[in-house]
Amino acid sequence: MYTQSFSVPDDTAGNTSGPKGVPAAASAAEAELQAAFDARIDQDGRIEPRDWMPAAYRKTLVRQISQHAHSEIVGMLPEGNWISRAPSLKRKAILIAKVQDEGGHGLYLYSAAETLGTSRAEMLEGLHSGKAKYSSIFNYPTLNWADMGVIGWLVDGAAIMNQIPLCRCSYGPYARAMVRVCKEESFHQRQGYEALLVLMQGTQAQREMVQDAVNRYWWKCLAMFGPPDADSPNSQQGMRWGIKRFTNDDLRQKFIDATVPQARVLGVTLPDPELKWNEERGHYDHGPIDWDEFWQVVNGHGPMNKERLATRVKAHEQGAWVREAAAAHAAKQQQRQLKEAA
Ligand code: BYC
Repeated sequence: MYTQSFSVPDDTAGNTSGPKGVPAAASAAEAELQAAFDARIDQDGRIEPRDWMPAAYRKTLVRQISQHAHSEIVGMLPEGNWISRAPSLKRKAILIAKVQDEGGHGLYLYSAAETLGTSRAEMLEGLHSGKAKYSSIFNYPTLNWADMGVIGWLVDGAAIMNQIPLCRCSYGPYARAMVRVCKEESFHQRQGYEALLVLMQGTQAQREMVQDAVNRYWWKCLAMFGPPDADSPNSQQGMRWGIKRFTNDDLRQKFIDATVPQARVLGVTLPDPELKWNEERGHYDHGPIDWDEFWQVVNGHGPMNKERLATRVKAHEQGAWVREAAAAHAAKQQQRQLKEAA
């Protein structure tokens, strides 16, 4: 059900060369362009929308950026559900701001992908038809208020770990979008941690609620970084192109190393009996991740896949009148400006 299938041509001559293949140079002129592109990547330079780029580079970026944008948009759903149930006016205001931020992140990212020649409508069609991927983490239910804190602390924490290196991505518009996204994600992470600190200072029942949320989310957050390096078909080429700066396993390890001390301060136990400091490696060792479950979820069979997509499609359909009104207003303004200029 879930495969990325965007109608981005493979190259101008119509040759098929996926991101996993090495694009064949069609002509001497193209070979020269390819050499200039490679040199810029080797010098850690930026590629901008009007620059020549290999078709496979373009395709990989559209795949990754749209996946990222969809994650932000679908990520609004589990949180949006809790706005009416947040325990105080302060928590509601924070959650509303956070959900708005996620919507904004999705829009910056769709705009970045549009600079590669794929329209937002095409990307949304990929999402709504179930063809496009979005982060596995949003296909799990949010059962109690502590889940909102844990999403901030661990889900946004994992997202930041993955996204800070994307600020140095070789594609300029993606890198620039990520600078602002990361600033906002950092606020999201802190507010989640602070909400959990408050709960941990509350009643026994509140502390148990936090531990329960951590137990349910920990392993799912580790899977957010993607499959192990040996099973990650896109990593090697993504790193060669300076899109990804670290492998999935490296980022996962960084996240674990950063999170263990935070869990200690919070007073929760991370649900992994094999989690222990390895002096020799200078990292925490951890237990095995359930990759079968991960692929089940990525392939559309997680506990909330159907509901998330249905809610998203419904929201899109119910928002049609807003888009039509905005387009009509913009057309009216344009006509007025033309009249005034005449
Ligand atoms: N979920 O070769 P690989 C957030 C797919 S949330 C679903 O390693 P790549 C937020 C992958 O797309 C964070 N699918 O791929 C927080 C590929 O499939 P296709 C969102 C996954 O691209 C709170 C296949 O598995 N952030 O921001 O080199 C509230 C093989 O993987 C997942 C991003 O998305 C997954 N967890 O690396 C609201 C960051 N992992 O495309 C919002 C941008 C892997 O070949 N994305 N797959 O059919 C990335 O950095 C990279 O795309 C990944 C995967 C690290 C996710």
